[in-house]
Amino acid sequence: MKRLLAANREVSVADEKTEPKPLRIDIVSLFPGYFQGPLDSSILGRARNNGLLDVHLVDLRKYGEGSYHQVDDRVYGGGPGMVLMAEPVAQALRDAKASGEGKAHTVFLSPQGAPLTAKRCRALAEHEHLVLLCGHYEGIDQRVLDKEVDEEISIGDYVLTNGCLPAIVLIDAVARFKPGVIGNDDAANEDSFEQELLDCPHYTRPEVFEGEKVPEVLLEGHHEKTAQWRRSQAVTKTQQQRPDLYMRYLALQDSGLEVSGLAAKRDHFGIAKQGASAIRLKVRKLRTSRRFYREQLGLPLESESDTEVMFRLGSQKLILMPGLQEPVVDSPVLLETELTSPKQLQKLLAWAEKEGRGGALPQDGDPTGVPAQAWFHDPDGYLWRVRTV
Ligand code: 9WO
Repeated sequence: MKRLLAANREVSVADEKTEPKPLRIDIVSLFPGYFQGPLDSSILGRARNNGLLDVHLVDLRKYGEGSYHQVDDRVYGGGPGMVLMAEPVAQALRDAKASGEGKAHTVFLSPQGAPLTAKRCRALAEHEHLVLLCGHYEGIDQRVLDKEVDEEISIGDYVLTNGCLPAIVLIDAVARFKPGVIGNDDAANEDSFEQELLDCPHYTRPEVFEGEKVPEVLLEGHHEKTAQWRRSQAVTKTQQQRPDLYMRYLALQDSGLEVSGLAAKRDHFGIAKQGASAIRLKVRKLRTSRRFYREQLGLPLESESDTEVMFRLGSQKLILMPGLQEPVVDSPVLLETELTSPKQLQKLLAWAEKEGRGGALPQDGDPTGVPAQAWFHDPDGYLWRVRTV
C-alpha cells in the first residue's frame, strides 16, 4: 500500500496531465459539524490529502430568511412538524452547483430514495462534481426537489433524524470507486458486492486463538485451493444470510459452470435446464406438497399413486415421494417454472413475503415495474425461481 501511494505521488509530480481530477463534493446541510470526524479520518482523510476528494461544506443556515436565518416552516395541509423551505434550499444548491468547474450532479438523501447499491456508487464516482442535499425535520418542500435534485437516494429502510449520516455513508461508499482511494485500483472491483456474493471469513495471527485454529487450507499456501475455499464460504454465507442475493447470484451465473460445492450439488441433482429427465424430491407430506405444487405453482399433474406424485416441469418430470423428516436447510436444487399470470405471481409473492420465505427478483429491463420474477423456499425448503411469461 505504501509503495503504491509513493508511486502515485511520483507520477503526479512527473506528469501533471495524468493526475486524476479530484471528485468535488459539496454537502448542503444544517449541521456542517457532523462531517468533521468521518471526512478527516482514515481513508477519506488520506484521499482528501492526496487530492482525490475535494469536499466542501455548505451551511444551509446561512441561506435562511431574516435576522433569525429561518430555514423551516410549518407544513401546508396541517400535521405536526416543520419542513425546510424551498427558497433557502434552492439558493444553497445553486451556489453549490456553481462552485465547481464542470456539471454538477445533485443527490437528495431520503428514505424515499432509490436504494444505494454498489452499482449506483460506481456510477456516482464517475461524476466530477456531486452536490449532496441533507434534509432535516419532516422533509423539504417538494418544489425545490423537483427543480434542483437529479436523484433521490436511500441508504436503507429506516428514518433517521436527518440526512447527514447517509451523506457520509454515500461519500465513503462512492470514494472507494475512485482509483487511488483504497490504494489498490482494483480493490473496489474485487469487492464482494460487485460479484453478488458476501465476503468470506478472514483470519490473521495467531494460528490458535483460545483453542480455535485457523482453517487448515489457509495455512497450506495453495492459492487455487484457498480461492476455492473462500468462494464456497462466500456462497454458503450468502445462501444462509441473504437468500435474496443468493438468488440473484444463481440467476446471474445461469451458465452453471461454477466449481463451488453448491453448484456441484445442484449439478448432481440436476436443475431443470441441465439435461436430467426427472428430478426426484423427498417431501414430508405427499398431499401437502401435491397441493402446493398443483395450486400455488399451477404445475401440470402427470400421474399419481399412493407413493408418488409426478408433475411436468418444462421438459422434465418432477417426482415427489415421501420420506423427508425435516425441511431441507440448504436446498440442493434450484427449481424453475413459468407461471401463467402476473396475478399468480403476485399471490405467490405475497405468501412468500409474509412467511419470510422469498421475495421479488430484479428485472433485467425494468426494475421499477411489476415484478415478473420471484424466488422462494417451498414448504419443504426446496428453492424455486418462478417467472411470468
Ligand atoms: C420524519 C417524520 C416524522 C413523522 C412522520 C414521518 C416522518 N418522516 C420523516 C422524515 O422522513 N424525515 C426526514 C429526516 C426528512 C429528510 C431527512 N431525514 C432523513 C433522511 N431521515 N432519514 C434519512 C435517510 C436518508 C437516506 N437513507 C435512509 C434514511
